[in-house]
Amino acid sequence: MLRRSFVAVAATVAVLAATTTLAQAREKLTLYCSPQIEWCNLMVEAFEKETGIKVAMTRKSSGETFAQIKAESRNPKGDIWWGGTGDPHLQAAEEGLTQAYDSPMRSELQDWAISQSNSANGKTIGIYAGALGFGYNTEILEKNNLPVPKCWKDLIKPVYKGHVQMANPNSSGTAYTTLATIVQLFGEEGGFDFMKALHKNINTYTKSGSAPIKAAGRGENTIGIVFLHDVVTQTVSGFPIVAVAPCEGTGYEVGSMSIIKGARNLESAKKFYDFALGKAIQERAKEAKAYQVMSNKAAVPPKEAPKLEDIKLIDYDFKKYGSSAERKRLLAKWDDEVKSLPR
Ligand code: S7P
Repeated sequence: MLRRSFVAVAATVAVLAATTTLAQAREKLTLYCSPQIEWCNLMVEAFEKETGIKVAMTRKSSGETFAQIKAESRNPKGDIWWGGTGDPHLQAAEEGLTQAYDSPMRSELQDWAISQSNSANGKTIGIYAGALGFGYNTEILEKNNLPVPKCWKDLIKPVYKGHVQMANPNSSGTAYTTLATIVQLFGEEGGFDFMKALHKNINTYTKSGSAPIKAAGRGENTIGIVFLHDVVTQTVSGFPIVAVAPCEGTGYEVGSMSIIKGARNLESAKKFYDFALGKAIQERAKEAKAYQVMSNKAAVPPKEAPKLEDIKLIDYDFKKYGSSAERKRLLAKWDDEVKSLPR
């Protein structure tokens, strides 16, 4: 009798242990992250602490992450893609690589975040916004007797030859936003003429969007075409870097988040999605020196964040420039007509 009860208790313990292990095994998340690594790390730590869900995170630029999700689409490995410029998230939605989610957090968001979601039938959502521009190293500029650039058109002046850096728009969302912004500002022909003239002044096309201003911070580059919040990160870190909102006006991004179609850990992905849209975690971005404007209406922007209302913003056509056909066309044209030119 005693032996039978012992066996029963042992069996119950074994079942409980197995159930716990199973539950723990289920509670995980594979996160593809496109903003700066410091911010990605902060999100992982905070989410693991709040939920106990184990996160495996990979950081890649926006265009690279899009390409990875596409390459993995028959056998998806990622659950959620957090951050990165909105255009490739829209392209992913259109190509059926991501799935819709009706988060209970939607009512807390800014109109631009919801509008991003609506244009992709709920398959993506806005998490932050930021304006494009450039930044320069004051010491290198002075040392080379260079004038202070104020406008996009200044950057194509021969005096800046070898002094300008931007990322490759194929890998970088920042650089694709630059290409799309220039085409919207100066027209298709004028925009490509600008990109060709700019090419002559470019010292390197980097893989990551923020790399040009980090290089300027280190004294290895003069002018970086980047998002203005990435310029602020260098300035607050103590480097002699100044931000410029170009005189002609400029484009902007709606940094986005999407759940990957076929996500193996869908419930964890939804939990992360809701968590990432909350006021508390969005206000913590500044701890990672991320100075975008956040999408939760109640999130107080850091005082260092560039004020979008003070910048001359174009009416960026996200629908067009986030469409699969247009993004592919512009990138192929840039490869053929700009990147291949001698410098
Ligand atoms: O976190 C800064 C930031 O500029 O990085 C994202 C960007 O997509 C990553 O860089 P890539 O240009 O290399 O893709 C932006 O969304 C974000 O504002």
